[in-house]
Amino acid sequence: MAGYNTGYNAEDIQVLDGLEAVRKRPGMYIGATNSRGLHHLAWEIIDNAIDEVEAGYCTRIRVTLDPDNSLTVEDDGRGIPVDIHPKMGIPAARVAFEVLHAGGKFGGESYKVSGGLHGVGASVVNALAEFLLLEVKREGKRFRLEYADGGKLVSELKVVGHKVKGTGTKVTFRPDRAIFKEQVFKAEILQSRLQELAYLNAGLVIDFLDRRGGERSETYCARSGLVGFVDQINAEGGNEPLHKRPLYFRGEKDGVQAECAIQYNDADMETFYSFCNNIATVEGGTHESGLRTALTRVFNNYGKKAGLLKKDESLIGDDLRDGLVCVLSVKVREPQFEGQTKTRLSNAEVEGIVQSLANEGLNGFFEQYPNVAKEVINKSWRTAQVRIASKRAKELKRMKKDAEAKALGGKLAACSEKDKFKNELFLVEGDSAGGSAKSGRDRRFQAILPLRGKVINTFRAKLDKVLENQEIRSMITAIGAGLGKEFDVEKCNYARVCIMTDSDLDGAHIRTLLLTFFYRYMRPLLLDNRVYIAQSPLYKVQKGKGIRYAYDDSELKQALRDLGRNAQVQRYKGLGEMNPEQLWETTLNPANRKMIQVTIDDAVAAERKLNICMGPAVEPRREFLMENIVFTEADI
Ligand code: 0R9
Repeated sequence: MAGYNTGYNAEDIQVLDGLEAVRKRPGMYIGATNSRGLHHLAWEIIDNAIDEVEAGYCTRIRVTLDPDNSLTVEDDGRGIPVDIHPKMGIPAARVAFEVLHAGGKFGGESYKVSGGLHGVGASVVNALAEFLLLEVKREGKRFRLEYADGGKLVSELKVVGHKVKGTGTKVTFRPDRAIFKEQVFKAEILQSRLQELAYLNAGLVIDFLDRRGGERSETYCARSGLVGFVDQINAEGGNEPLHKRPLYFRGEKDGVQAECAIQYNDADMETFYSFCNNIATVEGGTHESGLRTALTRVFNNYGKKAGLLKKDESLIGDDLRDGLVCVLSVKVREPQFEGQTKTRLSNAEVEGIVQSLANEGLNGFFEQYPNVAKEVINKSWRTAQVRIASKRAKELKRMKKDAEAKALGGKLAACSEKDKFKNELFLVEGDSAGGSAKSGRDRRFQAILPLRGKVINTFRAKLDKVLENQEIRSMITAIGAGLGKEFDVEKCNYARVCIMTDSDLDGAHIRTLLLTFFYRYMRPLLLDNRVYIAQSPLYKVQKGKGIRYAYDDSELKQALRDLGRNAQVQRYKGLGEMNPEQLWETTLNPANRKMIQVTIDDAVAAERKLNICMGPAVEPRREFLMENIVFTEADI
């Protein structure tokens, strides 16, 4: 091996600087120095052997754990090149183990991973190893290269054997005890990844040998690749497959390879494993969405063509998830990874490619195995029916809720407290006064229900017609104690129900209607003395900053006397003329307001004469109500 430098030159020193950087900040390269980081070293070397599998030259990989906690990975590929790297002036094998990120440059056509922590290269493993030994079988010779203490060259690459049969690469290393908190490789962790790799690379044989404390060996090989993978997932989960033969397709388009196996089971969980370049894409990505789109489309199309689904029956993606066990593996030349753990494939082009490969592949599969399609479609249609039924039930429930809310017209401004013995409901004439009342009230215990003029339109109607009136229904819902015989005053949501109408004829009409209504349909409310008439002032008298409100003419006179001449008098034509503050001050505030409590002196007599109220003449009705329903000023 003459012709190249065996001592250290300037480049070597640069190289060592690079490896020293890895030793200073191992986390930057392998994530952490815990068990995860430790195993990461193994994945790096194993990945390099897998790359050689991808390249089509390697059929067998052997992984050995030894009692000194060293790990050996051996492949039967071409062997790492040993010739001199033209720029570096040292053997290519040395470049691979000494220069950070050198591996990819030699990767050629294979599918190298550029995302996450994978693919940081063999040099990082070397930097974090107490020793690393490389043996290469190539060109009939055996070569050997040795490092120690984080990548320091111990023995230059040299020929140690001749007339050697076969080719391959063997790497042995021991993680640096000074760097790793966790130093012991776990057999189960290695085995599970090796098994996964065997499934992902159909036909590849992987031997695992644990020589620490009694020999344990295992050989992983999946002749049928992903098909075996889904089979095993179902077996492990104890789930009965819905169809014996897993759905399977593989294909290549525009440099993207996709392989997929699907087997439904009788459970309702979904198990979906996806991989890109043999790396688990835990967060999914474009390959997954492409497949899911294709799945839904192909099943629907086939179902309709085969008469398993009617024209107006469609499966949605969710229907096809129950009991789905799917493994999808893609090989992409320049994968991009995103997401929290950098395990979501984001190459946009992959979505369409996988979708089209899956379309073709699944259709082809269905042609050959129509019974599988039938089983899956029938099962998924049952899922769909449950979905549709539950959606309908939800819709009905929502409609009912909406109807109830509509009954209140969304107009009730409820109070925040739930105290039935304190809360007050104000039935306010008109939206404008209703708005002022909503702003002016004490929202903790005062609820406002604005009543539109429509109430009065039904004034002449029979009471059963009145019940069709939206405003009346809103009121019934708000009070919440039922109606007529069923009326239960205990359930009444309010201690006081206060009628608040304008001090004009329309206002009186509305008030009368409401009182009649209470008398007839909510009589216990009257008997329990819970009905009130809010009194709003008729006048506002102002002089400078002095303001007085007058509720009748005698009060007006008194106010004018008190404030003296030149006082301004405003006559309120309606509640709507008052702003929220004024409404609060004069009509709502329990400290100032004058409310009239409505009582029934003679309920029996009132009932007998009630017919008058139903008559067309306004006056007799008014008289009747004035006579029979006595307003007394409440001192509350
Ligand atoms: C035991 C783990 N296996 C490896 O680390 C491994 C790396 C490797 C490899 C090549 C073949 N087998 C390998 N096993 C290889 C060979 C050739 C071209 N590219 C790759 C060839 O013969 O032309 N290499 C991976 C990187 C390198 N070799 C390189 F950087 F050293 F070239």
